[in-house]
Amino acid sequence: MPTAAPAGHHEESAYDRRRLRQWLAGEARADGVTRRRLLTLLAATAAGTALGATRPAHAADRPIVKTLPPEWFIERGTNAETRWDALRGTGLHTPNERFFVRNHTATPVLQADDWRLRLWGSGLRGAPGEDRAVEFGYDDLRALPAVTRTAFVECAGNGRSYYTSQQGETVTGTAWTLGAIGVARWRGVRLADVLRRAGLSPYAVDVQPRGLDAEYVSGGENLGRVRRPLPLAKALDDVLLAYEMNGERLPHDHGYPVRVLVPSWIGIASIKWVGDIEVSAQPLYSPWNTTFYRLFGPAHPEGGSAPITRQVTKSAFELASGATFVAGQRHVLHGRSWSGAGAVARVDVSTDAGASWRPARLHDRPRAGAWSRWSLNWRPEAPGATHLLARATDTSGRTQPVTAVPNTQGYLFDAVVRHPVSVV
Ligand SMILES: Nc1nc2c(c(=O)[nH]1)N[C@H]1C(S)=C(S)[C@@H](COP(=O)(O)O)O[C@H]1N2
Ligand SMILES: [Mo]
Repeated sequence: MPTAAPAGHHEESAYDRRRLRQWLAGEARADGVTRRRLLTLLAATAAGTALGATRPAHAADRPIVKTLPPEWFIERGTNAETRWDALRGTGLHTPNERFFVRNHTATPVLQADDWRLRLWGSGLRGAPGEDRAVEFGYDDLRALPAVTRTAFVECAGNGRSYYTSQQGETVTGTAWTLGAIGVARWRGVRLADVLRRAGLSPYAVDVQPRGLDAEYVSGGENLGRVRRPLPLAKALDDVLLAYEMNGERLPHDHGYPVRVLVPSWIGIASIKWVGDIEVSAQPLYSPWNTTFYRLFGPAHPEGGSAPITRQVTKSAFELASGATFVAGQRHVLHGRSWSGAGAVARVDVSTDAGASWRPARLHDRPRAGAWSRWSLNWRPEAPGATHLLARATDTSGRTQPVTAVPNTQGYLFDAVVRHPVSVV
């Protein structure tokens, strides 16, 4: 850490960073200064700060901070999809370096020291008309009882591209294959504990966490910062404010210093870089539970379904698309299945494009909110192209169907995916 700069300079540059971050978070006024100008300043302080030894240079230039080796990731705009063959040999938990990233804009590089979590709104106890707000610092959260749990984060649009490639449907959104999921061991505090400490009113119905990343502009419209309401019942049940991922400090791309973690629910519920949580006595709406994350289309209610919540049942092979196998030799096929509605009860695999099925051997004790690894022996006979299929059934009795019910935004694809391979 350099010592040459006069103390006064240090204080001002620290304050400047904080001020800019507050602006980024919508907590500072910037009348008469263009957004572009402030973003340039922010990029400069992020790259140039003397105190930021752990801060990667050029973080503000790229939507994702961590490196994205092409053997692990497929880059999709501001997002990065994990390759399934890169999960072969990894354990139950996806290494942080290989975990997919879904960013509406870009990863903000924040510091725990000047991070605050503000809880506010009509669902907190206080005198009538009083504007209640309670703040927690990073150390305040770390001082609360910690809990650890294994859970997936999966984008609601995971598998979206199969609506098109398998079913011929036109859908909007990122063309994920099956790699917009990862399982991690999260450590943090219960949102319930924080809400109770903040003074929850008996009238509270919704809580809405909001990210500190930049405002999201879609179709020329500024939708504001990423935020989505959660019903209070879910917030009090199993939701975490997580500060660790697989035993490490939360990586910048995954929400440092603190993210929300909503087990079994669609990824958008798990707000990264959370800066404030509105606690409301009235139901809340945001673009992320109205325009987005409802099911639209002929098979759904006019005006759209209710906001979607739990993930569906899926399976994937730990193989690249088009992987090759030698005829006449014994191979072991590996894969994973998961569901947002319960644990995986059984997995059946077809190595002949769906003509016959065999049960896979399950390797993990079934657990809700995580995937189960499985394997199956295979000795392909004749050379040629074929498809491998895996079909999971969860403990709620749901089996993956042959076709998924389409919706215009391509959410919740749950049909059996046909994985192309060739036998040589
Ligand atoms: N603040 C904020 N939170 C966010 C997002 C975002 O862009 N900004 N993306 C959401 C979506 S759509 C998904 S799928 C998950 C992805 O989490 P990950 O990037 O840690 O894998 O984060 C969610 N939380
Ligand atoms: Mo997502």
